[in-house]
Amino acid sequence: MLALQASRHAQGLTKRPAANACIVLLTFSVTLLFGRCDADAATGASASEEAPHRRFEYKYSFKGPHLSQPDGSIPFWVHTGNAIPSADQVRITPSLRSQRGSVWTKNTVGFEHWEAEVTFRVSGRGRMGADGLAVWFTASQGLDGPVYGAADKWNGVGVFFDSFDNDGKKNNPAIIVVGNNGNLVYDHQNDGTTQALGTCLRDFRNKPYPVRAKITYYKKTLTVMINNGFTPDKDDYEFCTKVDNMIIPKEGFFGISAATGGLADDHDVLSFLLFRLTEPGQQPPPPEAEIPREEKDKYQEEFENFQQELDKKKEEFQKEHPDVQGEPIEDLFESVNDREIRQVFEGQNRIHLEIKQLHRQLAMILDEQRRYVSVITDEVAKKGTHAESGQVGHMTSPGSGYRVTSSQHQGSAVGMGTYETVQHFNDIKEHLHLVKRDVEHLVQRSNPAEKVMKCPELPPMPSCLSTVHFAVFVVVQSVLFFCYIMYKSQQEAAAKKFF
Ligand SMILES: [Ca+2]
Ligand SMILES: [Ca+2]
Repeated sequence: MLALQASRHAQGLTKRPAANACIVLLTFSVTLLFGRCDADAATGASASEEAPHRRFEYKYSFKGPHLSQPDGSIPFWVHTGNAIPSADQVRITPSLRSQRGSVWTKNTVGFEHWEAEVTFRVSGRGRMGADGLAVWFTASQGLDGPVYGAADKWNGVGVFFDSFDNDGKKNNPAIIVVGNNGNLVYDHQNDGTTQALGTCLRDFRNKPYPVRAKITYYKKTLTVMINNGFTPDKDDYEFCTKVDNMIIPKEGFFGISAATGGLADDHDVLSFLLFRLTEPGQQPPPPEAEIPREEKDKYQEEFENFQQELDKKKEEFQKEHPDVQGEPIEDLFESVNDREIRQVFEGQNRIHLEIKQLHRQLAMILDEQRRYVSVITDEVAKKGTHAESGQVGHMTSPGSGYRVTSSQHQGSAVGMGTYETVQHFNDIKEHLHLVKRDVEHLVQRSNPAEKVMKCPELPPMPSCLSTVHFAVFVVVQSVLFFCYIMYKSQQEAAAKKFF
């Protein structure tokens, strides 16, 4: 507690020369009492006010899916030690022994109020892991050191996700907030408990979803909120700890570091998003105003150099390839997007052509079908007139008419535009020809004038078998059959007696 008091006091004196009444009180009062007095004032003030304006600051952030560049660097960030940036995350340390890694913003941040959202995973096979992950806001980049892979004696604040229980009090994994004015040496043996400004117990290892930490610095109050990674809900934050009257450097670097020891975890950071907070009623400064003049000139110069180089290269290329001089050079190359769009367009064009062709074929087949149908109906009509002149023809014509209609139905059912339909109609045509011939034949054979209602004559009965003969034969056969049945049943009855 003494160390904490000392640290606070030191911060207050170094960072705020015009110390306010509360800080003067600090030297005389107990830390707890002081904390309470200030906390009450802060909560009372913030409760009555509306939420601050929030603006995303891409120059101090990173996230997937294009987190790293092809050369392995992170735009606007530096990475050191064993950190491995990839497209969708930064592995601050792999799960190997004694690893240290960190990422830091390239430029300092000078926002009065801010909010940082860190999404990370700490995962390892063991029941315990080590050492942990730290989120920093410090006056200088702590590129390497013993405090979770970053430098000790930092000037600023560190939020530590301490996995390993060094003091054996069974109070890890835990989250602690430690402030430093640049003189304090971190108390690793006690898991920093002697220096903690705020702490909460949270198991952040091996969670189904990434763990999220929201660190807000607003009106000198540092709040840590945790999303424990049990749900995919991004806004499911729980309060962890709050430090009032937190004094941090006016300008500083944001950083994330991690380290492993004898035990090792993968420490993966999926995103770091920084937001600038502006008090309600105040206008946030325009983004352009934030770029320093010299930086702007530098970028402008760089751009001009690049443009000149490009022009030079263009000229060189045209000298080397005089045959393509007339064409614009840009058209010779095709970006991945252009190619994809072109391929999609070509594919659709092909499909369109195929459909068109199919449509044409279908129309042709339909035409053909229509022609066949008309031919058949003509035939039927013709045959009808033929049949009307004769009675036998009159009997057959409804049958053939039915056939035509049924075949029409079949034709449409089989499916339009198939070759089989055409074949089918050919068959029907042939068949109808046969029917027609039969009808004509019948018409020729019959004499329509005389045999109007007469039935065809029965063929004469054969003279060898008369009705009487047949009756006698049937009676004799029946008698013989009955005799046989009787004889058979008697024999079976006799056979049964032996058993
Ligand atoms: Ca520890
Ligand atoms: Ca501990």
